[in-house]
Amino acid sequence: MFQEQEKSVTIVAPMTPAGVSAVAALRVSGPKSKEIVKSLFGCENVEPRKACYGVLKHPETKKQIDSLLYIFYCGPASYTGEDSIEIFPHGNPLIVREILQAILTFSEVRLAEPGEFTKRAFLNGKLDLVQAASVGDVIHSTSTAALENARRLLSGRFSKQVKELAKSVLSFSALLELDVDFAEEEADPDFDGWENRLLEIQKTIDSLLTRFKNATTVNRLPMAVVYGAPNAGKSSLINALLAEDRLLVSNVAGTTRDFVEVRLMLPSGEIRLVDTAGIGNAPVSELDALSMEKSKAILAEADLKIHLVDPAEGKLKSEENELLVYSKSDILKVENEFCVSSKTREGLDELRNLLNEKLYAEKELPTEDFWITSERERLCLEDALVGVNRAIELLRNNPAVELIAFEMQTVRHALLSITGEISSEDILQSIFSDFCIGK
Ligand SMILES: Nc1nc2c(ncn2[C@@H]2O[C@H](COP(=O)(O)OP(=O)(O)OP(=O)(O)O)[C@@H](O)[C@H]2O)c(=O)[nH]1
Ligand SMILES: [Mg+2]
Repeated sequence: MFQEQEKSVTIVAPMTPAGVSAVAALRVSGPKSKEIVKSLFGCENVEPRKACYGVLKHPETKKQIDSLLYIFYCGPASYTGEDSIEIFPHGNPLIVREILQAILTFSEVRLAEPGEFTKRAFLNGKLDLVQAASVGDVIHSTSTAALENARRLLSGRFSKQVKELAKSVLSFSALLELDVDFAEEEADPDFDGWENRLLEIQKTIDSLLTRFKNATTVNRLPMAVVYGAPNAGKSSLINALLAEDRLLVSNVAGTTRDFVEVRLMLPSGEIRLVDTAGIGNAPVSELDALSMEKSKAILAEADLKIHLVDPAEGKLKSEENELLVYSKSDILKVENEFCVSSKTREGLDELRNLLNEKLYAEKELPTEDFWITSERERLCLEDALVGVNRAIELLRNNPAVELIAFEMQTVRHALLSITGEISSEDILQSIFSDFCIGK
């Protein structure tokens, strides 16, 4: 009932982050949408699913706020399944705020909560719960593999398997019911056939469970740490990779004191790239010693160490698990070694590719594969597995058909909870509250 009441409220939110951009976007969803669009743009009628140009005016003061494009959607043919509007003003946060304020003057309209549009899409049957949750992953994935996985979940790949499984549980339950109903007329039930079907269901759940990957491991950005002697050119190299003057560079040895972390976008995803204070042979001051300690501590956590060497130092032996790179190739080159120059950019593309290969190689997603990261989905699968195991045990030791049928009901219940055919407000709240506003 709570949900019915909620649906009578119209919600509004910006879809784009606060800040200056060419164009911003806002979204409205709910029963007031049509009235709002007519009032804001002063039109008698509005054609759905068509980009319209209009001048948006405050409904009360009639002050002109912006001239822009908007689209009206007539439910159920919309993202949320309700009447909705998308508004694309100039990307000035002041304009976005004025439009929000204008829309909030209508009665029964309020700001949307995080994920509320997608929650409505779920409640209106536009997406199942796995798909709805994956919308958040599509937005937040930091690697191409994680993004591809989220797309596959959104397209329903996992949901389909769960639904098929729930169907086969249902048909097995129907078989059991039949046996209960006709118990007196039947000869011995086909226990072997039943066990085979249960084992099949057990196997499928098991294989789905192997697809679980801990979300923190999946979302963790790989980290590369650049280290080397003072003045080797570490900070310059990171600036060159970022193509911006982000870090302080000078010819004074010991310029970098603290380690500094930046984000670098590579072809397969983002990485954390860390600049460290030069590690010399012997610290010359207490501060030096502290800086070097810090460098060593962050190095211990690196997924990849990049050892940057000034070619004037001569050729070094590469340590295990590190990438040996010679800097300042515009001055001097070390033969048969990986050389880069932050000045001429020589070797930088190769370095990016190498980093990508080393930090993202195993994380590519095979075409037919997908993984799940949702703890909730994993727990549901485990509940289902426990039920099937109990049913198998009953069948083997004490084949009371009613008891087996009861277990199968709990299995089906657990499976249907995954896709949200059975759900509670608490569960929805916990899923959608992690979303951004406007999604
Ligand atoms: N010619 C040339 N000079 C470079 C190159 N990279 C860095 N340098 C110079 O080398 C000096 C040291 O550069 P930094 O990037 O500050 O070196 P660093 O390794 O970060 O030094 P610390 O932070 O002191 O450990 C500066 O004078 C840079 O201009 C390069 O590719 N070519
Ligand atoms: Mg430095």
